[in-house]
Amino acid sequence: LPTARSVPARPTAFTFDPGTVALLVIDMQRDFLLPGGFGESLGNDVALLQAVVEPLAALIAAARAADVPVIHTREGHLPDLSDCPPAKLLRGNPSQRIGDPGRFGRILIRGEYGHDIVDELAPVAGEVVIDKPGKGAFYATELSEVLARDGIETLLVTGVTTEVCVHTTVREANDRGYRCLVVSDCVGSYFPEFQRVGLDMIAAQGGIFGWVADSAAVVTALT
Ligand code: TIU
Repeated sequence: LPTARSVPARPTAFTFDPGTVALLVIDMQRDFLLPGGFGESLGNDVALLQAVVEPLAALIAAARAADVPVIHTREGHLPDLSDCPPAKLLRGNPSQRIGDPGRFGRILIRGEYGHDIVDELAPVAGEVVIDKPGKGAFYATELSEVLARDGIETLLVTGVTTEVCVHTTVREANDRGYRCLVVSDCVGSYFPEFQRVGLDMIAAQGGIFGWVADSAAVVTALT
């Protein structure tokens, strides 16, 4: 039987059972990380997010080696935009909106090159990829059913961006009874101050949304 693992974390040590934990990799898509995609269309400098790729690749490798399920998500919409609320569609730079042509195909549209996950973090055969129309990974997706099927109770949360899709997903997970450890160097924001305060908000008030640790500590616990 797998034994419980402990990770030094904020606000307290985080314990998990390797048999009931999954690694959640949120929206590591070209549209957020590369110039010409959705992130840049909203006025962001995409360079800061690149720093997440290397530590996250190492964490994904450790999870695979430990037989911990890796679940990927992608934010995006159907080609006819029928799953995109007008309030979301009409936001941002009017010359480059969801569904418009970008450098990597139609921005944030399923099936387009820019919508897919960056090469370094590509899912391998058997890994679940959740396509989501919103910021949270639970809203209008099959994630709850996947986690229940696999007996997952605890989530190691990574991806982009810290204060948007990571936060929304961690908040959704909390209300559904999951324990979340957010991996500090494997989440990224276009805004350094949002990265810092976003992580502080998770761990404050005794861990109001969860725990925060760096990837070196998590890799050690998985190994
Ligand atoms: N804009 C921004 O920071 N994020 C998003 O729109 N989506 C995700 O965070 N995935």
